[in-house]
Amino acid sequence: MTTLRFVLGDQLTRSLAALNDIAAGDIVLMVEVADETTYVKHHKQKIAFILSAMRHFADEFRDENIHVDYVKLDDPGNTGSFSGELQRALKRHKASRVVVTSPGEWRVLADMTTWQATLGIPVDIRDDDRFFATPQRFADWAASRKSLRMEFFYREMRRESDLLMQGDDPVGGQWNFDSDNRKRLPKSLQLPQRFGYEPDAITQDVLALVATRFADHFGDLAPFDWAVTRSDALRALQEFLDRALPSFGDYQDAMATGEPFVFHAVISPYLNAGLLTPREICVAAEREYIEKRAPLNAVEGFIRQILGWREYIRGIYWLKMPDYAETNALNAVRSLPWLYWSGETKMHCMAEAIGQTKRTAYSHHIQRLMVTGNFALLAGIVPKQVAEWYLVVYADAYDWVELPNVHGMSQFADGGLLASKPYASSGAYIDRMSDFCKDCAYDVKVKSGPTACPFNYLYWAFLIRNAKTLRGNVRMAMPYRTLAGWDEPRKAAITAEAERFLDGLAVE
Ligand code: FAD
Ligand code: DLZ
Ligand code: SF4
Repeated sequence: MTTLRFVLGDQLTRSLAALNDIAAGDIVLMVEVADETTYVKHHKQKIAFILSAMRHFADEFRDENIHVDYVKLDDPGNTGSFSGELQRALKRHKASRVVVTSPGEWRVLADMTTWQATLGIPVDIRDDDRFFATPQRFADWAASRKSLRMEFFYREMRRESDLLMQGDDPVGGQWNFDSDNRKRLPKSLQLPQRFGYEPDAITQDVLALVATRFADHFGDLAPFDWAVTRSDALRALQEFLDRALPSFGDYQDAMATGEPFVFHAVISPYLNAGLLTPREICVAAEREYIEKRAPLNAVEGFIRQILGWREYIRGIYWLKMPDYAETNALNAVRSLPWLYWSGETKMHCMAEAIGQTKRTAYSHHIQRLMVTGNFALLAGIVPKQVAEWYLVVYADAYDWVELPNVHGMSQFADGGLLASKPYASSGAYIDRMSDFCKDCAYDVKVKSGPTACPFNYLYWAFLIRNAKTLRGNVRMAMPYRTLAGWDEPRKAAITAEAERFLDGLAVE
């Protein structure tokens, strides 16, 4: 009566639901499969990170004398799919039962729920309890509300988790210190240095595999310096707490040339793959406040990202899938320009954000939202294509977290379910929060004409194009009041200028 404990590549957590009652004689199954490495053409570093982290995780079971059956991508007979590899493993081990943890993605859950019938043995699919809220908890909250704003969900999560609470009240008398968190980087400020993690022999093997097998995927493979074990991911977290957290709040929205990380944690790949858990990160951050090593605006701002945004995003995903992936409320029809893949453009902000992404498989939130996301929104690019780009290019990207961020937060494709207004802005925002504009071929102060910053005319053309849908939004009242003063020829001229610019961009 052998039980197979099937662990997926983003379930690398020893306390995982599928493992918590592991018994002598059980076998842990882990499989590298082509379906997962190529369902989109992931950034090379993302594949290397997952495969190396999986191989290291398997070794940790061996150290515990737990039998682990690990199938490598190049193993003879590898069928390339989760279900195919499970079927082969069942035969190999004459297993009578499978225990697995519910997957992060709708696509995989749809497949997993067929396994019991197709394999003809019991398949125990357990809730993934690594989050603060279950999908059902979120659905219950959503059912009781007219508007699904993150802030209100976050307050419930604060109360339930008791993080940064003083009895029933938030520590410091405020739930949210966001208004303190919008500073530009002063020139003289020293940014924290990050450790890299030298690839060991296991990682070297994976890097060689990725270099040959995924040569045509996006992004640079070297230098590869991600942590691939829990102990190194914990070091990365500690490094963030010591060196960056105190300034995280102040400079959360700041961007700088040549500085992809600023004061961000750079832990999302570890968190999403399970090397770190959200609760331990939030508790560690709270301790920095309690022990007076980091100010409240920084710690609250950071905890809100994980306890608030991350949980909320996951809740929306499971509440609204599969229809959410089809949303396109602004009827965006343009194809993704080639510059998203090449990084070749005279727009310095875009070249910088995409260049960093190619080199590191990372960019921080404001670059994703207010540079690459903002441009796609203003340009009217099909949300599905935008979502695919984000899923490909970041080491932390999984459908459950990428999709609501793209369709909901960034592209307003869900019509305002997630965001109360589109995150659309002219070049002025980028100029305020970065040093990009001073070295750009375009002039951020110029509104139209060949030297004008494209974000400026694209912004007004976006408002004109979407006036019917957005004019009634109270949070958009100001720009629409400005537009009301424009005559038709002026509107037509801006629209034509934006279209000329966009038509001139090469597409795939
Ligand atoms: P920090 O800024 O240091 O924040 C700490 C942690 O908070 C992050 O590690 C992350 O786990 C969590 N977090 C912060 N914001 C969000 C958010 N909006 N949604 C979910 N978690 C959040 N995050 C992903 O993990 N995977 C994605 O595929 C992804 N795609 C995105 C696409 C777009 C268009 C946008 C606007 C955001 C996306 N995000 C995604 C959210 C966010 O940009 C990243 O989590 C963050 O940049 C990761 O870097 P960090 O670890 O340095 O984060
Ligand atoms: C992202 C990824 C990649 C690139 N490769 C694998 C793999 O070979 N085997 C595996 O178990 N998981 C992989 N993953 C993570 C899965 O895509 C992820 O577990 C599912 O999408 C569910 O969230
Ligand atoms: Fe970007 Fe415009 Fe600034 Fe150039 S001028 S960096 S295009 S915002």
